[in-house]
Amino acid sequence: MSDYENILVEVTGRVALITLNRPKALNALNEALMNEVIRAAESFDRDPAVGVIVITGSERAFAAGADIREMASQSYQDVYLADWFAAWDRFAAVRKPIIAAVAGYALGGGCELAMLCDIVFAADTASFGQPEINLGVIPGIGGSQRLTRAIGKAKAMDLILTGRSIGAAEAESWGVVARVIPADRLLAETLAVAKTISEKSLPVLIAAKEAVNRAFESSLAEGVRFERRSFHAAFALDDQKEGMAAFLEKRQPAFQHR
Ligand code: CO8
Repeated sequence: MSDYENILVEVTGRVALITLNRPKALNALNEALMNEVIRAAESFDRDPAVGVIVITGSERAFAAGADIREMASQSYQDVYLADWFAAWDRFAAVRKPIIAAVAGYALGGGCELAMLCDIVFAADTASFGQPEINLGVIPGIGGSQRLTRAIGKAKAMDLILTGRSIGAAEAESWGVVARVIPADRLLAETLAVAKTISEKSLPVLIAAKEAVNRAFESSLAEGVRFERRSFHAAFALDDQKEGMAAFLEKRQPAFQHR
């Protein structure tokens, strides 16, 4: 039995699905929900039976942001001492690939949660925005940083200073979203992609994710050096032998370290 109250979790094959489930508040991220998402992601990261994690919400809302009701009366002292949102660093440290399947609202913390994932697929109904400015605050789980890296300063300033939302097509053309999918097929197509990814070699997936993320944390020369060493290290894996042998033998690879 699940010990989560604000999310649903399900594992099919090697794909773990986390569904945000606070429908009354459009999946607003209260502390309990945030802790459960982070705990579930960490536990799937440790689970050798899982290769890929998918996070989704409802048709109406991926998540409408941090819970405004919960935040409204907090003081600076409260949020500073509790170091609000620092726990999301643990989510960012998950090594396995995480895919967000976003339908409906992805606002504030919801947009930031999507951007914390490695790939974002959006339903044609999705909308993305950082409306914190309208509440007298600014993004709090990396929105000002990840959005700027994803879409550049001009567009990030436009969204963060006005608080306006953009639709799925714009989010795709701006580079927040990898693919736009009709809403009724969003989850099925995302899970199919997750299954494809989960059949690759797990240590190589982790190395690939680590290498791409290096691009955000280092100079080009450092990043390329890091990639080259990781490429060399892949030759220590049985899966490199298997992958290349399978190609030469004209068959599908059967990776051990899934
Ligand atoms: N917090 C708490 N409750 C919410 C939130 C929220 N963010 N969003 C919606 N709800 C609740 C509403 O209060 C309402 O509850 P009730 O029925 O009890 O009144 C219910 O969900 C349904 O919402 P609406 O009636 O407003 O539905 P509409 O379809 O009319 O509007 C909107 C949908 C446009 C999404 C609207 O609800 C809205 O603007 N929501 C707030 C969006 C927002 O400002 N988000 C940013 C929050 S601040 C933030 O995220 C800070 C980030 C810092 C880090 C985050 C870490 C996770």
